[in-house]
Amino acid sequence: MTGSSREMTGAEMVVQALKDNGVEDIFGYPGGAVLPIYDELFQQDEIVHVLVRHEQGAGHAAEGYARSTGKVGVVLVTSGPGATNVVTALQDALMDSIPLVCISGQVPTPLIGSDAFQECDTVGITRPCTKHNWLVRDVNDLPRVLHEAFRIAQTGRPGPVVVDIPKDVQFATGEYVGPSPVTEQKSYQPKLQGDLDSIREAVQLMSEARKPILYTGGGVINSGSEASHLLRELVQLTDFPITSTLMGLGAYPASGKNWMGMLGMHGTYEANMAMHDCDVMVCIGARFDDRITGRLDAFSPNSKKIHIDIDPSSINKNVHVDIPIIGDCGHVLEDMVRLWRASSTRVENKALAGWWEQIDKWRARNSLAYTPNKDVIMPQYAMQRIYELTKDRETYITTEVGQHQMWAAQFYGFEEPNRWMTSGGLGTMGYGLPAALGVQIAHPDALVIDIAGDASVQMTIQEMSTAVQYEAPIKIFILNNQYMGMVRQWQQLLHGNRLSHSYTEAMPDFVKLAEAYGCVGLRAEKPGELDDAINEMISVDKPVIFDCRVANLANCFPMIPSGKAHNEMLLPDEATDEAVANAIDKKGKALV
Ligand SMILES: Cc1cc2nc3c(=O)[nH]c(=O)nc-3n(C[C@H](O)[C@H](O)[C@H](O)COP(=O)(O)OP(=O)(O)OC[C@H]3O[C@@H](n4cnc5c(N)ncnc54)[C@H](O)[C@@H]3O)c2cc1C
Ligand SMILES: Cc1ncc(C[n+]2csc(CCOP(=O)(O)OP(=O)(O)O)c2C)c(N)n1
Repeated sequence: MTGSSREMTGAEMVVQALKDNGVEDIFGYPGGAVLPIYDELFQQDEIVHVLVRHEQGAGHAAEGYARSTGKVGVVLVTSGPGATNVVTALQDALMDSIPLVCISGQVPTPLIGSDAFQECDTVGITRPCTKHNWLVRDVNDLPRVLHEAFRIAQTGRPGPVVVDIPKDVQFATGEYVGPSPVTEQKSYQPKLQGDLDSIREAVQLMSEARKPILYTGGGVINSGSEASHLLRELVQLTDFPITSTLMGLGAYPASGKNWMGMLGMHGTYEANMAMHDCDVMVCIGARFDDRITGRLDAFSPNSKKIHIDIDPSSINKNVHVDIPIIGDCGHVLEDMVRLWRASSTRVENKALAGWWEQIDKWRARNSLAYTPNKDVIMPQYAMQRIYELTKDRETYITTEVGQHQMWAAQFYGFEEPNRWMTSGGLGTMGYGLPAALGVQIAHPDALVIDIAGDASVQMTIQEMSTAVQYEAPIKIFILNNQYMGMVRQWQQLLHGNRLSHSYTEAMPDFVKLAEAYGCVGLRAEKPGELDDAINEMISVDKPVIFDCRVANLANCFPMIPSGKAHNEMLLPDEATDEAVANAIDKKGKALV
């Protein structure tokens, strides 16, 4: 048992429980209902509190911190608006399986239900967007609940939890008990080890395949670096082609010879065609999201499917699978590798060679191609330059949401897990900047870049002030196309090119804005200026906002339009540019 068993106030217990659960940094914003906890924080030096500018920022910063370290991210907010402001980040973490503990203050217990000042039903509001939540009415329950909160957030399928603590409970005294190595909680015991017979069956099926594919996802990242090592070993042993979702990038290296690039709506032609045509699909820690499957009744029609997932509720949720294996990716991969080594059956060499030949033909289609321009910076080119100029450093990439996010996923080659932080499930504009802050707090010496869009970045731009206060030299690299590019692209391709409210007329001067925050502002407008400006951005030991002016109307391809099948992708040169040339806004003004 760690931590002493002694009499404490509820507020003291919170700080002690954070220490006992190994917390070093937390992200928060004070208010009346959490002042006793803030008072305790003031009187200690072990835990660093990062004061954000908006509670949503605290949530995303904690997400970035958690995803880049594998630890739990911790958030502290006040009651009412403090709690409601963090809801977007909680839902974001729930959808992307990110472990967060959010501690919120609540009005004193006698006032609950009286419409007291800054009262809201925090447990009611956050019930559907957390893995679990508690309202603690008795100080003697507090230590147990706090330790459970950490356990539930990080075990099994990770996710956010909320502990709501009324102010009188923070003042009350009770006995503090440290975390116990043996959990007494019987109802929640996630299964780590997969069923060995099912794994054996899966290995048998894999060895009989003629057109196999490994489809991996965020679960491999959640499982820890050992799972990535085992995945690499499995690829080497089987020589199977491998693709990944947006959330799993880096688990297998982008430079690896079996890598086909990301799959899904904006995935590569070869990855999607191979998913469509394969005969055995091994899904490892991914959840058959609709951005992956496209039209469900046309999804990989002729394959047998194996699904490894720690969450039983993920199995058969969207797609029926033939061999479900419930367990942690790392544990199951370990058994799989061992059984594969021991098995004498092997994929027929000729069949696998034929499958690779087919994949190489799809690959030759070069589905990420774009037309370079010597006068205008193409966003894809900017991403390629960012990659080339940062790949040899310890670099972490976060993103906002939109076209820039997809270009980052397509063109930045991730070699390691936990280097890529993006909002996949909820698709939260405003995620990337505070997430970068959280990553930088966890990795002070690393290069942390938020690949941003000009619209998204304005949702949480105030966190630049936090970055300055904590000397976190994050780099905000804006692919500035003056549009909500992803919305404009859909309007162009799917809504008759009527660009309804997707153009921002009054854009701030991002360079001056950077300077107003005490950061460095940089701008590049021509391809020839880009490398020098990126190098300057990297060398500056301060937060930077980089205004990279890119082609306004570039589209992100490939694209599987929603509701279409994998083999109905739009490829770069099949998309019509005519519509772009005719783009008009509502007032009839030409926007090209
Ligand atoms: C604009 C936009 C466009 C997008 N386009 C694409 C696209 O083209 N391609 C794409 O891939 N995504 C795309 N996405 C992201 C997409 O919406 C989903 O977030 C993503 O596909 C889900 O990834 P995943 O299946 O790896 O699931 P995750 O959300 O990462 O879920 C992981 C799964 O693994 C399980 N798991 C967790 N931990 C473990 C463990 N330790 N062991 C075993 N299992 C575990 C979980 O239960 C869950 O089922 C896009 C998002 C946006 C915002
Ligand atoms: C909070 C939120 N509101 C709305 C959306 C819908 N949405 C998705 S992408 C997008 C446009 C993003 O524009 P920008 O940040 O400039 O990026 P670009 O697509 O131009 O790269 C919008 C509005 C969203 N994802 N999140």
